[in-house]
Amino acid sequence: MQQATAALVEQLGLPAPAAATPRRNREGGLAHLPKHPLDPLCAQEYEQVARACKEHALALGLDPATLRFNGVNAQEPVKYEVLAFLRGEGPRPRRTALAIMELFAQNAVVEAVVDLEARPPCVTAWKQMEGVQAALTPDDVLECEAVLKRNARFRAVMAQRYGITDVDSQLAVDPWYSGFRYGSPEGRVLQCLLYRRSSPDDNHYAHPLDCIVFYDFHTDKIHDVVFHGGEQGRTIPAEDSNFHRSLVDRPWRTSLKPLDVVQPEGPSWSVEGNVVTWEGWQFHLGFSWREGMIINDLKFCDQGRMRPVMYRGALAEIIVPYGEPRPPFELKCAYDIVDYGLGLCANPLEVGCDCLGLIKYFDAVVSDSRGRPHTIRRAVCMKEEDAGMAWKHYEYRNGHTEVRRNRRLAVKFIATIANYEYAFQWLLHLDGTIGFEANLTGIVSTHALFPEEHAAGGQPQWGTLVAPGVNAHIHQHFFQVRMDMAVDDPDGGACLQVVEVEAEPMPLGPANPHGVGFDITQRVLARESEAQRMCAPERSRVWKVQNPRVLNPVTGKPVAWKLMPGSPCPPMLAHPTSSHATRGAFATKHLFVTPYHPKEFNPAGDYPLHPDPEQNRGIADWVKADRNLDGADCVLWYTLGLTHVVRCEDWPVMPVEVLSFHLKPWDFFTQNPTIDLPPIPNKRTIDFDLASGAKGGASGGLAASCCAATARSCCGGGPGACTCQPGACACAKGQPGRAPEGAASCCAKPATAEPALQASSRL
Ligand SMILES: [Cu+2]
Repeated sequence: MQQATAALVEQLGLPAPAAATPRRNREGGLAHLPKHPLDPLCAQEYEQVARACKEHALALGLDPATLRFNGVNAQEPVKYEVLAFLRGEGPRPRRTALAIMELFAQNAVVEAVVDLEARPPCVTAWKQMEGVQAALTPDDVLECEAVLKRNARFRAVMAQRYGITDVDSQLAVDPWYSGFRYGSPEGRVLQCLLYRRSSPDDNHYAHPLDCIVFYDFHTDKIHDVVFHGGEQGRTIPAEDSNFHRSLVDRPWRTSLKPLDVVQPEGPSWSVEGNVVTWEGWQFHLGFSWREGMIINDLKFCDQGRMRPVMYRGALAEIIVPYGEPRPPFELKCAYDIVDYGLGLCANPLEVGCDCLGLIKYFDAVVSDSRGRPHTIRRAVCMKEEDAGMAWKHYEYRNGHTEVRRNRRLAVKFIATIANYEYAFQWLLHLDGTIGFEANLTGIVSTHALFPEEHAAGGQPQWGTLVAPGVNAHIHQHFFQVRMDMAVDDPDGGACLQVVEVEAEPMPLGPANPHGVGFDITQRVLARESEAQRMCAPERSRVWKVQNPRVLNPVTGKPVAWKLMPGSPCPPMLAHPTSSHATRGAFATKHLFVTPYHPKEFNPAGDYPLHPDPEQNRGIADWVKADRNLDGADCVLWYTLGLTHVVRCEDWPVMPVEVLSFHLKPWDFFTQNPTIDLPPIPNKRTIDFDLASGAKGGASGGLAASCCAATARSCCGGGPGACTCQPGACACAKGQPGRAPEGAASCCAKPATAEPALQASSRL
């Protein structure tokens, strides 16, 4: 196995594993290093990285105070080295970090590698690049708004055109990257979208200004100010549209009863460090400033044998191109991962709100722009959820039923990207299904109308009128997920095939004389040029990742996992020659397949804000090599998406829109892996009608409401307040009643019993 690993490393032109730390994976030997080689950096390591980078900058004659840390991560070791170490067959990969920094005084970007095992930790590589721009960070966004509001020219424009004199309280600034309009030599130019705010908690997107300011906050230079609304644009849409609890102008509804998720015996998962085990599944939870949550080394224990499924799965890139073609909106296109760093924008989750039930939370530690560690409390949540019926058969001849409930482990994080919220979750099911969901919510991006739209009665041409004078532009969302499949290979899927499977009707003929026949076609996607595919639901198209080295004993065919598109995914509608489609080429196909390469993680390139022709520009460039995929270490890049034509119901805050796809085992197991689920009915499920006496009870009426629907007040009323016995009941007011049949268990409970009507996820 070690020989195979060495050969693959050599094939990829990587440094030999011997360069790694020559220490074995044994207990007690590496106390200062994390338990798992893929663990994210801890707070102490972030401090070490910042210190090493600042010392190195000083040694180079640079002012350390001018360094801005845009993204700091543990440098991910080569897959084969990680797996060899985890098997106990190789040395621990050396612990290093990659810091991407902005030298804003030089308008340059630096990539620094810090050796965290050196004493003291030190920079071992320092690469300065001109002509690219690093990601924005949340600190950049806040600083840009603050600095722009101090700019005298900007304040004068706001006062003269709009009458806004108190920019601090009356104005909100959303900085977006400005795309191709300004080249990197001109600096870090952001397009600042502007909104008036009626009060501190006001939804300012209801009051868009007809103005975009192109601005470099490092130099405090305004490159351009563009007004698009004509004379009418001076009048800002005035109608408030709010969702903040202090500003909603409708009374709260009072009809909803509590719905609790309880697990009285605790969860079924176990967690050790960042390794999670649950009902056969096992994975390592990672986190990066760029991607957010990462699922590493996902395996399934099949009757005692741990079988690899996916080495690494994470959201890789998002692009949101807008459809308004008129300037200045031809630049409106958000790269929601690289624009701000999806991990950096992760929310601290609210207990009792973002996830319900018994939750395991994971904190995330990231670096702020000064290199200081910042902990995002409860950045990732994990919980068990009922997942509906697992399987069932009702034997109609004798009325016997066999039915089991499915369950899933949901691992989720939520990020706020300016106006939008995205929740992403991996869903591991008992039956082997892996789900991925993107949930879209937040506030749609709005703009003031153009003069011709005012003239046309206030109707926007490329969007939806969500309030008088407020246009929510038509746009698309594309989410690309990178999945490095393993499929029963302890070497991480070193020899796989991706097969496109379709169903097609048979032609009429001797083999199909009645015209009812249809068949399945399978085609190996043998090279990268063949593996750039679109969904085709009319052909039931799916993609199967199979391991030809492991055959299913029942079928005699390779074990496999199939990728099943879920939500209908549109093609990108921007013209192929447009900047949206060229910079976002990764989203112009629903599926790419590439062979594993340890430096290929960013499908839009490492620096898509201002890509340099010499830099890594992403998957569109990688696949030009047309590498072999037949028997290769295949990586799937799947894009799910949505064309968002805004509805009134999306305003003022958007109901969650769900996009999803699934990975399912295909001849991976020898039978349904949930056949061992025990036939135990859920004890807290209640037949409401039976319990309330609407059917089957002896008397109903007074007794029913006493013993079931208001069981707490009846049974929990204290000694002597009421008496409830199966079959006979007297309520607190002394009115006798007779408990119906279904109320017996309620009435037999002790006085401190839980409410009878309670939902439960427990099987
Ligand atoms: Cu949208």
